[in-house]
Amino acid sequence: MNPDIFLPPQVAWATGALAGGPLIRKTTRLADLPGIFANSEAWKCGDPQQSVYDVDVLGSPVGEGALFVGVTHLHAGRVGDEFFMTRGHFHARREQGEIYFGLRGVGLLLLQTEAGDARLEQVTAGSVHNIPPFTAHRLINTGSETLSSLAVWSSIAGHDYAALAEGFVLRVFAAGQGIEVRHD
Ligand code: PAN
Ligand code: ZN
Repeated sequence: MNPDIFLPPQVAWATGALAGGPLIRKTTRLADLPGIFANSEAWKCGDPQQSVYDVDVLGSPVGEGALFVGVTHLHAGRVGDEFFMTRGHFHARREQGEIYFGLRGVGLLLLQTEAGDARLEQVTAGSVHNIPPFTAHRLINTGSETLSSLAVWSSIAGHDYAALAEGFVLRVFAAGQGIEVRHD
């Protein structure tokens, strides 16, 4: 191997697995998501230790202009009829946008402005999502396999979960073989 050439980390496009660099994994379990799903009785009946999603982030420098790369693996599942989803957040630095790429599985990216206007983008392998500044975002897995999505965001963006205490204005449920979008 030529010592002048650095071998960067790798993402396996088919699975979203990251390798070849320092990785930090955060697992979010059902127990970590009180008040997130519409049916709190169904949430209480679930296995609190069940992993809803794992986020792997490559260790990288932090600071003005520096970027993070991470993959979210959002597992397939439901609480009642509501599909598994991430907690969702605004960035603490509201002006910071983010890029998501769909890698595997099928789902939706829920986007919501500070004014409460919401829309959904279809996430599939190869989809590219340019999340604008001042926009909250949440992934929803509407399929039967893990939804994996690569994200690139500013290391100074931060996460503001509290601002969404009232929740998003759209929810997505299984209905027969399809899905139903409900407006709160
Ligand atoms: C993503 C999210 C990840 C988990 O890396 O942090 O999908 O979602 P929650 O942070 O809402 O639990 C991202 O958007 N970073 O900014
Ligand atoms: Zn984000």
